[in-house]
Amino acid sequence: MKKVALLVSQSGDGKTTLFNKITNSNQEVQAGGRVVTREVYVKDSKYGQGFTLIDTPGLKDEDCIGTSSKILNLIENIWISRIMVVVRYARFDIIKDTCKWLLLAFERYQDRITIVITHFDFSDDKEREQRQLTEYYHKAGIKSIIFASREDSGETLCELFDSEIKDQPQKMQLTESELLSFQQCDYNQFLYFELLEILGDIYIQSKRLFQGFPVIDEQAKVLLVKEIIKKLINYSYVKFNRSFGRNENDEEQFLFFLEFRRSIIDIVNRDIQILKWNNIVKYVQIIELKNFIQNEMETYDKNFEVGRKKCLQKIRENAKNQKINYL
Ligand SMILES: Nc1nc2c(ncn2[C@@H]2O[C@H](COP(=O)(O)OP(=O)(O)OP(=O)(O)O)[C@@H](O)[C@H]2O)c(=O)[nH]1
Ligand SMILES: [Mg+2]
Repeated sequence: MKKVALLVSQSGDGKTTLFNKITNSNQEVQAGGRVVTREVYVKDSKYGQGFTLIDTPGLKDEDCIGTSSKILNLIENIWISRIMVVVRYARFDIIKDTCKWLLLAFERYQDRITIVITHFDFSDDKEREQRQLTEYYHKAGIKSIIFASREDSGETLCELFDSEIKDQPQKMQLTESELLSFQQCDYNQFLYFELLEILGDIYIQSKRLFQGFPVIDEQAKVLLVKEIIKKLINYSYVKFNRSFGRNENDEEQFLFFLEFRRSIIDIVNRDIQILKWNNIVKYVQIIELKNFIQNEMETYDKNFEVGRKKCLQKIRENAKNQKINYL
């Protein structure tokens, strides 16, 4: 069976440029401004051992329901060997942030992910940065990474891709939560800033609550941390509800809750990590505490069920209208 590689990334990172070189095509590419590729294109590679390549529209654009629909339609119709997460070369901390959400969404398929760093011609110290990035992704559990530059020919890229795409294609499945993890809410700048403001306040509150731990025995310490987490999450939810509770658009309210939820879990996890660095809690307790955070957050999920259902329904409806073009 022919191997199949899927190119995914946010807009403008260089998917179509790779697609054009590898399949010897002439699809439109453009620097900046707007999402260029609007549909899914499928074509066989031109050189080397051979595989099928799929070019997709930039995932992070203003149409967030569309993003999930495109992914859903694709994985329901095409079996995939490898997910090539394309990331444009930039400063290290920016690179890390750029693909974090994508890697989270595909976490279960981690062993089928290859990171493709494009625009690598902009690196001034290729050897060192190649080593640094490879090490970073290895630690994150991703063993496969490719570096691509403007001057790379189709032959070179086919060879690089061939050596990473070894798996037989398989049908992928995404759970509802994974599908929703492609959702974003920053298209509504006004509400997004309001959310950032709330998160800033919660961040300060969390620093205050986790400060100055009394010397007590192990068991009591964990109980105290749990108490603080409970209090903090409750405080956060009250804040969120005050600003977003009256929003009558269920879907929008749910999307903001999703973003809020992700951020709160991030903030609290980081605090727990600091407690571990300061030897206040032990490594084994971290897992227990992380589960506790998840469970605490879940108690608020039920308030957004309507929005969640509406979003999923829209994604499923939309997926039926997505087009796949075989070139
Ligand atoms: N210097 C350099 N430029 C690149 C490289 N790859 C892509 N580009 C440029 O980056 C711009 C965007 O590339 P595209 O291939 O259109 O990006 P895309 O990911 O397909 O974008 P969407 O279709 O909007 O999702 C174009 O101007 C390309 O010429 C690279 O490795 N090096
Ligand atoms: Mg494109």
